[in-house]
Amino acid sequence: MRTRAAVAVEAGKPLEIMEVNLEGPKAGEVLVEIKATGICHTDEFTLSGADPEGMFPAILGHEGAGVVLEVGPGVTSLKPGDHVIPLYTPECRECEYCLNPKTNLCQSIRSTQGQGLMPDGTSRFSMLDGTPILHYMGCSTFSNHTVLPEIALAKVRKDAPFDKICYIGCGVTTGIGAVINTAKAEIGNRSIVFGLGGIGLNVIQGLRMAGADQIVGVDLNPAKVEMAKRFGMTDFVNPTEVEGDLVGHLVELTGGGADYTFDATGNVQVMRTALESAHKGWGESIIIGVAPAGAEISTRPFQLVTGRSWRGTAFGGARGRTDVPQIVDWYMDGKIEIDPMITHTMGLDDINKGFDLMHAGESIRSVVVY
Ligand code: NAD
Ligand code: AHE
Ligand code: ZN
Repeated sequence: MRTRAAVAVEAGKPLEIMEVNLEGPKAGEVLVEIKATGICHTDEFTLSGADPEGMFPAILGHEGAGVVLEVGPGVTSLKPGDHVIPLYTPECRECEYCLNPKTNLCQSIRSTQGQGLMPDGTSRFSMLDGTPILHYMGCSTFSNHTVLPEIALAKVRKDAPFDKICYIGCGVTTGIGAVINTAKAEIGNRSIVFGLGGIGLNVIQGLRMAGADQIVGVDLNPAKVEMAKRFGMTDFVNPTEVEGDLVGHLVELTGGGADYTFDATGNVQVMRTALESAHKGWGESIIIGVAPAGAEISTRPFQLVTGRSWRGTAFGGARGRTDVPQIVDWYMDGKIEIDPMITHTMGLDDINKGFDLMHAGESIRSVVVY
């Protein structure tokens, strides 16, 4: 079939909207009509050329929601008409990783996914002249239609609005999951969230659900303060307004350091500040942000010797086929909020405006509605 997609033709260039060819689903695969997709900072990271796994031409996008149109041979858990959220972290329920309760990082298709290919080592997308186009994070939600493995789709209820629940495909689940699944934050915790964007606000939302006593937000952009307060931030720190040592300031503000700190910036200097502002003896710092190729984290080992832990999380530690339908229920039951964070919506033709708004710090989440 033919479909319309925003193609990342080259690193650092705007996406090009074009008709592309899409082959139908093979064994174990599913054809999905994407109804809406968010634009996550990770899409920008890859488009910028900073992603070691970034390859072009590719169809980016990994925060979508849509409807199953067709299933390939052997698919048993989905049928045409089902509503689904694509999963960049699949859940095969069979691999060594899925069978280990300590991780959500299903590895059954990770190597081909990282090469922009379907599990059989080929792409379903091509340009009209036949040039192959790569998949991205196994999702490629910047295409109106896409093909995914069955294990990379969460089946969700049909009354949930696509233009909101697409955000559960990455930002909402990552932020809330980092608190609940990764930190396992206790009632009464004091925490610091670095970066008050589409992920950091959901960390704040997760901390409020977990009963935090203090939620400090740190951002260079004061325009993020109002929304962060709405979601539960109790204190705001703009590093440019702190005289002297930022770590010292944060440690004092949290009464000795935070129980949990979260990096949602992708900046390795910020990651160090986050680790060092965690409480001596027990503070845990969780890296969510994705750093550019070649970037490395550092600190004095003494920081770890004296009881701080450095950890990381992908997709908030969530097992997508199991957890995502539940998070959709939380949204539909009013337990979590999504709508205010979706500050802009646009059609596919205007997708580059979504990236411009992100660069300008004017949006929280832009959502493309097909
Ligand atoms: P975003 O652009 O919406 O938000 C980033 C925020 O960080 C902005 O508000 C910005 O002003 C702030 N910021 C930037 N530099 C800063 C600094 N030095 N100090 C303080 N604040 C600073 O991005 P997002 O969509 O929220 O994504 C955040 C990060 O999380 C990105 O690196 C993204 O790639 C990553 N991410 C990781 C996962 C995962 O599974 N680990 C999932 C989604 C996104
Ligand atoms: N390809 C990058 C790493 C990108 C990355 O860390 N991705 C996160 C999800 S970000 C979603 O917005 C993730 O899931 N990582 C685990 C994995 O297996 O990719 C690089 O540095 O090579
Ligand atoms: Zn993302």
